[in-house]
Amino acid sequence: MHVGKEIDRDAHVFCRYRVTTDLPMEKAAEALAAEQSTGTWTGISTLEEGIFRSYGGKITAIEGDMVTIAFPEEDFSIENGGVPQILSIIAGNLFGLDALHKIRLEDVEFPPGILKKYKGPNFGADGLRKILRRPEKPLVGTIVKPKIGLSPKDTARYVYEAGAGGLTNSKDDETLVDQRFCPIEDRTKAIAESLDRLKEEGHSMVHAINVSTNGERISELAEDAQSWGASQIMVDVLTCGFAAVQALAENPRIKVPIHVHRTMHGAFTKDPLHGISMLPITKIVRMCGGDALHVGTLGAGKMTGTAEGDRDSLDACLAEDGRYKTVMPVCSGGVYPGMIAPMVKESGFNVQIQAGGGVAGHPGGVRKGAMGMCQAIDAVFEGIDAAEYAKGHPELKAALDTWGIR
Ligand code: CAP
Ligand code: MG
Repeated sequence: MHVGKEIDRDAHVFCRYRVTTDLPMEKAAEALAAEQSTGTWTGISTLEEGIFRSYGGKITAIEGDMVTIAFPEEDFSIENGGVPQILSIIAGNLFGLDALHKIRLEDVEFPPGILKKYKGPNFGADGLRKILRRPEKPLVGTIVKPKIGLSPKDTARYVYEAGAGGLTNSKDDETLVDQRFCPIEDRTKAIAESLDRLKEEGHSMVHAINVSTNGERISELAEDAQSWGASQIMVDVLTCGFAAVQALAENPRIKVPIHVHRTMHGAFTKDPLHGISMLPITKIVRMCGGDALHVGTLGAGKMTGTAEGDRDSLDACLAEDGRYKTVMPVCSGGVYPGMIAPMVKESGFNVQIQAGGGVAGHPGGVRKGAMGMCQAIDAVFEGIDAAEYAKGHPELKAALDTWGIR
């Protein structure tokens, strides 16, 4: 990020915006900086030069359609837990400004004064690996499918079968919380029994229980889920809010890792010229304490996403910043065994690879589906071509025959 010399990097929040407008870019940048800090749409008698100098957003670079604005640290609430207020400045009204056809927040850099107010992940990528006793290979998981409709007993059976087939992780779908056909208490208890049985058989696995619910209940529901035996909790960061992730991570009574889903992100991330890219979302999830976060399949799966965009998010999860634990990046969405090799070539091994349909859709059932996924990961880890590896591994062979090789 190019920074003007006069701006103190340690005392500002730097934001990079991609701007589409008919205005001269400088005018657009001025309107943007003013709207998001001291100004309004017209000159006002109450805006003294001193206020403008201390609190106004400053344009530090304009390069093509990219505008960098530095917001003084004083603009942000001193109170801990200020992500809603941070977002209302760096990603607020600007999206609606009529003078800008489109605008996308591409990146954000926070100064130490703000970063130190956030604790980051309690477990992170390394903590999850330790719990799962899987130091090097990618973690390998599933999303219980059908997305909704299974009873607690059927869900627990699915989880057991997935673990017996070698998976380290499983999770609720984002569409499931506490429906009548699968109450969260019964589901959590039944899954805990499956996980205990797997543990007795020598296999470590966690399942993320989705506690995405109303604000006043979310922390309580997570505590309840933990008391019913949840080994991980899941929260949808964009529907529940970043503050929900932070509240869960900073709740001293919650002692299990937090899996962060990003349902609804396509509303912000899909248009390459408008919205918010996953990079700032990832950075803020990490600050708030998410232990694992969906980052996409590096362009390989069913969801829109580019290899570069997903890579930025993955790198932001894993960057050693000397402050926070790293976040386990989760590659999910249309994953199947035959696409794992090209995906892992892009992602590296420090990821959680997750398949719902790519496990439940295996012709041999969930256990064999899980085995097929594990074998595909073993093949790439050992540097062996999937088709070659499948010769000695019938479950992988059946998966490749069903879905092909990418
Ligand atoms: C994957 C998934 C996840 C997506 C979301 C689904 O299931 O459970 O929600 O991964 O996308 O319902 O689509 P499948 P992302 O494996 O059956 O596709 O991870 O990109 O946020
Ligand atoms: Mg899902």
